[in-house]
Amino acid sequence: MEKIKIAIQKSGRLSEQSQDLLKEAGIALINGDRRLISTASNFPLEILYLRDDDIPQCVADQVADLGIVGQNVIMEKDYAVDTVLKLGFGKCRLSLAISRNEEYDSPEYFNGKKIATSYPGILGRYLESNGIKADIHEISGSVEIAPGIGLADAIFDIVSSGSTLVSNGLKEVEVIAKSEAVMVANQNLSQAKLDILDKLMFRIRSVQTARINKYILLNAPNHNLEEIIRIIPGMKSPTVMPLAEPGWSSVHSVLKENEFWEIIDKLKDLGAQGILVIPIEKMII
Ligand code: PRT
Ligand code: ZN
Repeated sequence: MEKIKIAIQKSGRLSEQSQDLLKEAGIALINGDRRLISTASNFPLEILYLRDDDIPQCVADQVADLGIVGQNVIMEKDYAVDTVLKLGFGKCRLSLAISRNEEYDSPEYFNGKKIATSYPGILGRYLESNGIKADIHEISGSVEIAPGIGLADAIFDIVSSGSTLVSNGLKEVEVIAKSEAVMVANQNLSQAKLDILDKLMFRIRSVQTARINKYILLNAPNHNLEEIIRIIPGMKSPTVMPLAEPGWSSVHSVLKENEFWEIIDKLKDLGAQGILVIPIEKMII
């Protein structure tokens, strides 16, 4: 039977979440020792473990059919792959940063400056589209130390919390791009592989939907039932069951996690009691 091959990062910032995502999508691996390849026991899938930089080219060449990689890697070079799903983890931004003692008012600042980066493609396009002439100095790691040792005036690098910049005496002055992990696919997959990809995407979407939704149960006084139902409308409409105690009902519904804190006070004001919020494992809508 046809199998689909997915390349994920062997070790690094995306590897654990990439594996967790597949696991939560119900994919069990036979040999999970992560040497180079593992096979799923219950889904037509093989996993290749690679360096993140090698993933897009492998997918373009169909060494792998799919890959999980940061958008920053895809943006840097023009790979012939399709982005099929955003995955919501590995979020970061690509920013220009300069010494915190320097004054900064606009991107014009970078005219005539030397900028160290591992992303010359993205930076070059940004500078060109803004009519800025700067000298790009490509280095492959520890970009943030370049200004301190006199190698460059500025850097263009990945930032997430910003603490690396702070500890190197730098400040972020322009955000050029945002990135998160995405699933990419080869552009010439066979129909059989496209069918497997559809199944895989359906599973991943169910996991993603479940992550942002919570199951809520509460006891509501019947005189405020309508109002409470209006606040937590659920997927179709909430389940309402009478409690053994007269005048009270149990209400079950689904809500977005980020809405919960906004409506909790309203629910309490309406006399809701015994509120339980429970994670959902899979959600199909
Ligand atoms: O070995 P391999 O080549 O596979 O891994 P790698 O070392 O090239 O990549 P890795 O594991 O560091 O990152 C993989 C992917 O994670 C990147 O391509 C991004 O898509 C994403 N990602 C998310 C990040 C960060 N956040 C991040 N903070 N990648 C790198 N960083 C680094 C950044 O380069 C800087 O040095 O973290 C530092 C900044 O972090 P803060 O939190 O101090 O701002
Ligand atoms: Zn890498």
